[in-house]
Amino acid sequence: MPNTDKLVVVPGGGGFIGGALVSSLRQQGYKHIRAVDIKPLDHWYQRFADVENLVLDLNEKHNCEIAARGAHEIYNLAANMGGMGFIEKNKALCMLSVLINTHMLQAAIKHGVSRYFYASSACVYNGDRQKSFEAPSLKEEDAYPALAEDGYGWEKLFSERMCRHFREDYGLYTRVARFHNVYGPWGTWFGGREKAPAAICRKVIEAKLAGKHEIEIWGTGHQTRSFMYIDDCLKGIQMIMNSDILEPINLGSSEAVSINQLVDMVEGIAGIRLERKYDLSAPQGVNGRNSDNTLIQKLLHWEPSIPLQTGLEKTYAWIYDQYLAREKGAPGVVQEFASTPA
Ligand code: GKE
Repeated sequence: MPNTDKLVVVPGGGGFIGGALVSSLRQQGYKHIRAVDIKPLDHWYQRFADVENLVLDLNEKHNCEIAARGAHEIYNLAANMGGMGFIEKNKALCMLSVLINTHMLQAAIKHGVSRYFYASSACVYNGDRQKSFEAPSLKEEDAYPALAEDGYGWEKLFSERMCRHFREDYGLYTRVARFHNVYGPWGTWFGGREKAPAAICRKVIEAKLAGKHEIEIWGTGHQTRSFMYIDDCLKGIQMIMNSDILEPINLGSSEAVSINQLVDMVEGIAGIRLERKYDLSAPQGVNGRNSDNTLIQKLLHWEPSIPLQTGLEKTYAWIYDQYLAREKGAPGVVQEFASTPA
């Protein structure tokens, strides 16, 4: 049974996954939650009045110490990140997230934190193993020999290893999951950081509402990915945190689709068919990627299983509402009208 009386800290609590985790912890009865984010409060994706909400720049060591003080558990979800359109053009910024994890780990040691979770990414995997469009399934061992995604992926790989060495050298209880493309309501859906599921939903909605039956797709549409619905992600985070799994482990869906199939599904939900324009100069990342879930199945007897169709229906409906609200003059950033005070 989790100890719901002790303080849980969520760096990145103003973002998509962090905000969803805070929401879930509240629902589970956690009484002391501290959410920390660099964004001003009115830009947080979800925000709750009964949570201690701190606006701090966690690149700075002293702020990490403020964040970690008194914490029993830390779920570190703070990073500069986004979809391919963002990480390909912001490599230095993505690599600077190393400051956040470094300082959070040091602060965790200083304040005697009991458990530390680090959110890594499928971007750590060797690029040579992702050249096929046939959705190659990536096993945990495929991260080495290392040829991670340039910038964001290398930072994640380095930070994974730092978690390992803080565990080995300083005895800090660390757990690491490699997320595979997480999506769902409250996720970024415009502005440049959005990933494919939200971007395609938005573009289909735009086309439908404008009566312009065209959609622009980055690449050939043959790229393959698996997409994990946020509820599976949240469940997996806590299962991994409370497990004996010492090495980084995949946390992703194994239901791979091509981007064209993703567009088919969203068009089906919207009840529309669009003419596809392929932008071959747009950021594309790897050709194919899927999560090999052999290890998580073996160790946790569980894997993310929410069907893409189910998750997309919910995500589409949420983005549709957000889109209409924005059209009606709601503030120009999603977070301002997405806040849900308790
Ligand atoms: N973002 C976006 N927007 N992607 C599009 C679009 C669009 O309008 N149209 C087609 N795509 C294609 C991209 O070119 C890419 O090939 C694929 O969809 C997936 O793009 P993505 O969702 O932005 O991100 P990736 O899966 O390539 O990479 C992400 O991987 C995650 C881990 O699995 C990273 O950006 C990280 O967010 C994360 O580590």
